[in-house]
Amino acid sequence: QDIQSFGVNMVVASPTPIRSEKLQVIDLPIIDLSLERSEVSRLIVRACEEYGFFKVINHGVPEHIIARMEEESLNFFGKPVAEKQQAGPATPFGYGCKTIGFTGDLGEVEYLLLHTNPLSIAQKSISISTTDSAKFRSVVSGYVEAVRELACEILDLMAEGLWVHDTSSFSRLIRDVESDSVFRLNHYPPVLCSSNNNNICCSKDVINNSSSKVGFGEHSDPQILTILRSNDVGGLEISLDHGVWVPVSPDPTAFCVNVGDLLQAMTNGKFVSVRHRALTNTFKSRMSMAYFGAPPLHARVTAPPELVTPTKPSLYRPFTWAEYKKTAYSLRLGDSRLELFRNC
Ligand code: GA4
Repeated sequence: QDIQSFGVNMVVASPTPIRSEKLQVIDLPIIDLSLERSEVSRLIVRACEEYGFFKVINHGVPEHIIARMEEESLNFFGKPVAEKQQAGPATPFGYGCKTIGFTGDLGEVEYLLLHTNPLSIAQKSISISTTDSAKFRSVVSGYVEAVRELACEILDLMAEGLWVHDTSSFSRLIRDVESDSVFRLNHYPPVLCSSNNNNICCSKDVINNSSSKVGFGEHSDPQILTILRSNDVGGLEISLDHGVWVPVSPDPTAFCVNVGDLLQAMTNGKFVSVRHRALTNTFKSRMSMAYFGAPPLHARVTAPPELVTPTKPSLYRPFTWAEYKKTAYSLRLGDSRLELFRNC
């Protein structure tokens, strides 16, 4: 895809995020990973600087690995509530319904949050699938391994595009056996909004002439990189200019990739960790699965020397992922945490 085709194809400013009429649609950059390597890395860097989000096609994750994971996900969310609750509560790992984090955030979503450590997947699988936990474990492990590979490849391309000498410096963190990466399955059930409700918490979607509720509220991802895949039901929105929500079209043939807070810090602010949210659809279930690539808890988060210069001094103080994660869980979902780690 040509760089020229990047960009917002229709923009009408609407300053209020909730109840705003959505008249904008965005064409996120679609990057074909089978193109020439230096061109791909250049496109990725540009997308991360401008949007913090992009889609990848020809990504190399085998279709059967994705299909099997989707099937397990559908199967899990289709179970009776009591069975799903066997895998909960999400503290933070396990099955959760409507409650997000520990500080009172709520959303119209049910989810399964898993640590990607093989032992943890194996243990959780037993409470998730009482009938065939071995299958669940092997499907999740296969999917997580494949998307981790994709995330590592993208991180190497980013380092190359940024002319960072040690091109594995980003990917090494999520390849580490002690990586604190997590995997999340989300199900946003269809929600019908009453006109009364509409005024309080719904977002009017004029394109589909329907109303939606917030499934997962506004936030940025705390980790390094997120690899998201969804079914063909829209709902993801990104906030490019403050307060303007732009829907991202669903595309089951692609993965949606976004920069997390740590990558913003590790690129000394060159890449942006953009706030996003997920809305429910009035008629259809939205299903998504997200891999959040994170370093080991003790890893120190700093920018490589090439990205820190006298004219661009270090924006953030060095910190560990453990420190950052603790801060994230002590705040509300929508709070800006990276700001707290800025150098004075
Ligand atoms: C947002 C990104 C991931 O979904 C997640 C979320 C986590 C959770 O749901 O437990 C958090 C949220 C996410 C950011 C702030 C904290 C932590 C809920 C919350 C209020 C799994 C993650 O790592 O951070």
